[in-house]
Amino acid sequence: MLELKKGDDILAAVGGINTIGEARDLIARKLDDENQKKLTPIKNEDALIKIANAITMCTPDSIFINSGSAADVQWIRDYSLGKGEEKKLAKDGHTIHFDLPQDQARLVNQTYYIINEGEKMSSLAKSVLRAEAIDYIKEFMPGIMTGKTMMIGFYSRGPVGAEAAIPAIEISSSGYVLHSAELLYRNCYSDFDAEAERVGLFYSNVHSEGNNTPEDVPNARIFMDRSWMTTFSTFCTYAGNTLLLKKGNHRFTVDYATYYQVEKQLSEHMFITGMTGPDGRKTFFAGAAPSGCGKTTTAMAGTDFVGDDLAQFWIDKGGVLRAINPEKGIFGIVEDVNREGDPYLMDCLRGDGTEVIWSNVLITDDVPHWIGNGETAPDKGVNFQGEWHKGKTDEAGNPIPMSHKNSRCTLLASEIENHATGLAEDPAGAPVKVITYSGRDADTMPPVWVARNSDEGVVIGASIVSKATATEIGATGVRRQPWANAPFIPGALSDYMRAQFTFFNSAKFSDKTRPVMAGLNYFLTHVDRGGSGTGLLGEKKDVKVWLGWLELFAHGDVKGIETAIGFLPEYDDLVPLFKSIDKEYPKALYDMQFALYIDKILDRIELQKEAYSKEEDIPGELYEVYAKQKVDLEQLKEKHGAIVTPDNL
Ligand code: SPV
Ligand code: MN
Repeated sequence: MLELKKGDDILAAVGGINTIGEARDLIARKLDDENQKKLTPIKNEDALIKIANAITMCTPDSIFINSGSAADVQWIRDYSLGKGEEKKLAKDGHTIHFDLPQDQARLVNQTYYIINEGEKMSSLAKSVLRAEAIDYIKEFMPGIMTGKTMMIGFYSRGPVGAEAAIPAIEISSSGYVLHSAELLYRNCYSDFDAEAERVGLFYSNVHSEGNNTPEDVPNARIFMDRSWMTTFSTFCTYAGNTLLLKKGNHRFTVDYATYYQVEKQLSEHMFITGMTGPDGRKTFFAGAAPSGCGKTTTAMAGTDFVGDDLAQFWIDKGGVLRAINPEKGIFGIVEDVNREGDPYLMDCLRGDGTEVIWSNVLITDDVPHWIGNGETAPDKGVNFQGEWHKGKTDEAGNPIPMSHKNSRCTLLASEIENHATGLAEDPAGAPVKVITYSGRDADTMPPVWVARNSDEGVVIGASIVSKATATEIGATGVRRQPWANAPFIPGALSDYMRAQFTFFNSAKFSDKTRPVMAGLNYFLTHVDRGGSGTGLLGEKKDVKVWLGWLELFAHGDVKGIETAIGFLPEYDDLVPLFKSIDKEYPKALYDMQFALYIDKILDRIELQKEAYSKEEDIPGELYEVYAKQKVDLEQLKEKHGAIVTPDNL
């Protein structure tokens, strides 16, 4: 359940401004003439009240309205450089930004949903009651921008006018945050009022890094007020914690889809990309994967790349699934980005003419370096923890890597060679035919399988897992990652799941338009599939084969082998696809990849059933799909044993 505008609007409660008259007075007193003039196109009264409250709360020395003009964006770049948040690198348009060593990724334990008494929340998220959040904000946010400039920008999450696009305000004292916003989101200064009116809501985001010292980081908070669609972020700079246009507002959009747009919209942690099939036809895919599991690489493997992180869906009048990317840029992990796997991205990173904000990589002689780039690594430089040399260790004696695992590059998506910019900017969205769900699974599920119906498809999403890291190993060594979206689902998982079943079973789809739903897994290892060694059974570039087969399947050009878990590809249909990426595909490899390891799949079903049984009100469809799979798998095992090769299916 979610009730909008319930409880105190914290920004108003702390800022003290409640009427448009008070807001206008404050704006007239605090903004200089030029910035007042720039604010005049914004007439939305709620927006002006939000802005006025942010000003009275944060008390900046000055206020900069970002109209999105070339001059304003240049002002932001210069401000960030002047403040030392970014430094110029050797290549024109390249800068480096370092986050504090304590602030290199999403601060999961300091991230909270602000809720009202009695609201049911995701069991996988932290929440804080409104009254406690107000106490924190009253203690830490008043005066947080003293001595600084407050920058205010107006953005659209999606092409302006698109059915699922939602406008948002970003307020921050960080030049890096506003500079990133300009690369990642569509500035909609001129359209903000019309969009807020059309959609009936907008999001607000207030951030300040404060003094930005390591001592401040324990006080950092990332608060999302679900009821007022407003975020608060303090004492940090990492974009996933501060540029809350991204994951902060994604969370609100998940809420909005789940509680206010049932059967109408979905908001997912998915890439969007197109593949070119026979006779030049284009088929569009949207796919979920947990953070750091190759989502960006998969997206860029398509011929018509649209987005690498977020997707918002609706069903058009013709019953076609449509998707937009709420972003226009990439905040991508650079580790293991190299010529072999990511040629187009490398062209942007190592070529000329692309504006890039680097974060937390190694800088030597004003050139960025990162782990897995396929180049010769320098012996020393400066990275996220300061001076660095080969072999440097931390206080505990652990080696400090050359670049942080989560170091990133920020750039416009349109800079990528295969980006379908026209389509990405089209408010009509991309027509999506195939939905994929992938995790990081060493031993259980095959590289690709297709659900036989929408219920099975939703269950594939509900059952994503990723291999646990050293610090997160559970009993079975895997971590559940429902829809790869769980970190961004505020409400009860059961509500989100029900919205998924309703959406994908919608009668608005026809048999022809209902999307194909599939699982993908690139992470099977030899040792887990009857071979030896911990190496992967495939390569990064095989993704083109799995997507290529799904492209053919979606058009009925190939049939699958029907099994208890869904359709699997025929060997003969994969061979030509491997040929097209210049690879042989031995039948023995196919058997290793596509044999059903029945006990492992049964264990996985048990793990999921048990975890979901701890949640209230999980839709019965989930258990029905698991129960049927279980019966069918047990029968198969009786007949053919515990490991069933495709020839026996
Ligand atoms: C992710 O971690 O899924 C990201 C980066 O896309 S962040 O903005 O930190 O969420
Ligand atoms: Mn992400």
